[in-house]
Amino acid sequence: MSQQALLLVDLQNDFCAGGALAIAEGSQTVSIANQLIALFQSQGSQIIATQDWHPADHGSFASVQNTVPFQQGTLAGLTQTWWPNHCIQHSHGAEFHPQLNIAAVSHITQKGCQQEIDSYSAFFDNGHRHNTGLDEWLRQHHVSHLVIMGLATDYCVKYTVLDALTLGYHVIVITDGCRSVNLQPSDSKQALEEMAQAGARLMISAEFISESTD
Ligand code: VGL
Ligand code: ZN
Repeated sequence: MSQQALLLVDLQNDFCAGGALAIAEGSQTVSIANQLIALFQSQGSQIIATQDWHPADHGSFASVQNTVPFQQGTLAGLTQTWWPNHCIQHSHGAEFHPQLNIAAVSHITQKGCQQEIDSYSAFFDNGHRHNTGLDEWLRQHHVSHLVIMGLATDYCVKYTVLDALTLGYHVIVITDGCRSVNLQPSDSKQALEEMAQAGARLMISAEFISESTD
């Protein structure tokens, strides 16, 4: 049987108000996540969360590279944006948002754990050198359809969605459940267009919920 699962991307303190890499309105996605969680729970569907989970000396941190955040450089042979220290393993910033109904989550995928390379996608590091095991987990649970939302639209959501499509999943992106870093003001729009171009269906949560409860 083909199953649909909810994939919540990086709903962690550091990406929300007051966090080390706070995304504008990031916290506003949490109530949408909880509504979708309730729906998926009622349908007996799997709910998965990803967690950015960096060692304290992660190579994506500007501090580690003796440079300033939000500039670009090279890490592991790949173009890399330098970030403020964020989502350090076992820190408060790496914890899920306190309002998120994390008790309902059946599987957590941690990523960005290797010092020498960043990992935006829930499936692979940025060089596609190692996989996180999520694809295998989803296949074991017969999941073929993913409903994806979270932070940030222009990084971890985008690369998760593009990898999911390449791996053959059907993907719906819940647009009002996503917010962008927006280093450039158009990054959000561009990321959504890229995901749609690649085959993702874009929906707002109300539309998805009403379609699912018909
Ligand atoms: C993310 C930048 C650095 C994300 C993670 O979750 O989108 N962005 N690490
Ligand atoms: Zn990160």
